[in-house]
Amino acid sequence: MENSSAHGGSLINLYVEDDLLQAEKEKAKSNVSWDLTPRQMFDIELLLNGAFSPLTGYLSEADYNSVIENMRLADGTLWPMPINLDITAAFREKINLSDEITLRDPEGVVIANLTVTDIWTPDKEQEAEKVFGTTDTTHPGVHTLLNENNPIYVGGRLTGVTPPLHYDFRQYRRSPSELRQHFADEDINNVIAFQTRNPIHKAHVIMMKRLMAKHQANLVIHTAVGITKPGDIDHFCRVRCYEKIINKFPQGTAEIDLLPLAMRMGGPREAVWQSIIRQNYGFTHFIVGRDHAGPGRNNNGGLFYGPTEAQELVSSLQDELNIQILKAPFLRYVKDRGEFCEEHELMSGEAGLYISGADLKELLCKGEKVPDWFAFPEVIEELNHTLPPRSRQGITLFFTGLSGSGKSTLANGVMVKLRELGGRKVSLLDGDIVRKNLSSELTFSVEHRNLNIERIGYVASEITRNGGAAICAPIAPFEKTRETVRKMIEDVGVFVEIHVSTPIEVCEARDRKGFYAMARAGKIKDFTGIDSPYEAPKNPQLRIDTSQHEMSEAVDIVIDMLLETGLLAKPQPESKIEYEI
Ligand code: PPS
Repeated sequence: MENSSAHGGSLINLYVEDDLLQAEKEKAKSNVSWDLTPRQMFDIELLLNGAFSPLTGYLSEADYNSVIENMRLADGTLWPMPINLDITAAFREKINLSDEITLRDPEGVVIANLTVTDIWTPDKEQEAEKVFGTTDTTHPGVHTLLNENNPIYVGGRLTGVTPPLHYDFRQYRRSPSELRQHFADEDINNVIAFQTRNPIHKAHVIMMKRLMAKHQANLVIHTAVGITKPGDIDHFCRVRCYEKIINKFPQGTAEIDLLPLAMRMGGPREAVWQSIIRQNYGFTHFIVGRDHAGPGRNNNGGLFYGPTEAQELVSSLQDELNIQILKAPFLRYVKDRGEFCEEHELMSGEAGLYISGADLKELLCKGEKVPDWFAFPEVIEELNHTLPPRSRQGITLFFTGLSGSGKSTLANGVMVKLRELGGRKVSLLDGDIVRKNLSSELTFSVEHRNLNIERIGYVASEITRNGGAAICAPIAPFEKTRETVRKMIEDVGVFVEIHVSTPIEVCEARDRKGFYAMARAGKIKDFTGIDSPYEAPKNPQLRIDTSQHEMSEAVDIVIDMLLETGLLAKPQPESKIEYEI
């Protein structure tokens, strides 16, 4: 393998030849269509361009069974990850074996035609157990499989029509054949792929340089930009960080390229899969790290896989791979020596420093200084810009409570106070305002209430994504819908739930709008607290009973909580600078 110039082995290309393209487009006009989900878009891109060679489409049932059982296709070829088109029961009714169906992107563009060879309902729990070694849904791959993917699988051969379109970082989005061609054109014989879903820091660069020198190889930061681990820094920021460190390598020896991979966080199996993918891209070497493609901690706080399990599994399959596996050494910083050392280079009693991705995120969130030994200043600057401290992140304050509980008055008070303090732009999504402007056609049925709250959640998530403060004050009586909103918001910023817990007797006695009286008289139906339930939040960040506090006091309680948790910046002491006149 050393000095190998054999870039990758045979490569599948599923795109139709130019002279047959029009015919494929014509067929799409009469085929039944399936709209690919964002996740499916990543898989199909890598199927069509050959990154998933030797696959020629979605796995047949026989291949699927063999893959989950033995990490091999039915003919014995090494392939560790099931790749299937998952569809709904409703769509299943529309298709038969041997049909051709058209797969479209979310805008309706024809991506490929699929000749269906297999349709079946997989045992997903079994798949989770065999592929990920667990059915614990805190594992992101298991969560996706069991809670998000559709219940029925389709297998079949693909004919590619239009490559999925990307507008971002197009200069870095080379296909396997383009990257192979580039290596050949530039006489790059040895080239290492570095898989990452995180920003790159000083220890990574040192580790990569050591491996480049040892194997006389160039390097490509081949970063996963499809779906990575929930909570990861987005690829826009990450790629800007990579651009800032690429000049740390000798000129012409290192490049950036993007891999639109929907990761499964499948640890050892995923490491094997990623090795095959990098082989297909023409790399000669692939770095497998500690806890490679690790899914984080399980619901007992333990690890799903041992830290070196991925390295061991891939190495054990080295003979079947046309790419050399390099185990990444784990480097720590030794303060007294002012240098990074591998674990075995540490002298007895010497402590090695290391900052994990999660610890780094916490430092940034708290607005604390990232140590110079750890990261390059240009990277810290970029991270500070994209991940501001909590006091400058987008936030949703979600007030929930009965009609008449005082949530609108409290929300208004908090809005004004936030404006007084400055920092974020504030928007109020009060129950009545939303009903008038966004949800005027909705009733108070369970279904319509949920729709109303999801709309509020959507608008709040957009405000939060863009760094603003969204203050919501609907009744939001159902726990499940509030959880849906929480998830939407936590993907993009901070969610704070505040239960305005004023007892119903007080709300009814206040009856400012006269609705309670009307509900008691049966003139209004489905009134919350009377003939429609209110499920009180179990663990809100704050509970306030407005019958126990003056309203100004209640506003202060909310503001104090935001200050104490770092969600609001504490006012700076007055400047001591003396100005000359
Ligand atoms: S929900 O359940 O969250 O969709 O309700 P929401 O949109 O916040 O309700 C807004 C106001 O509608 C008035 N109203 C009712 N509330 C509850 N049940 C019924 N059937 C109903 N009919 C009208 C009520 O006054 C709500 O305003 P607030 O500010 O909460 O008093």
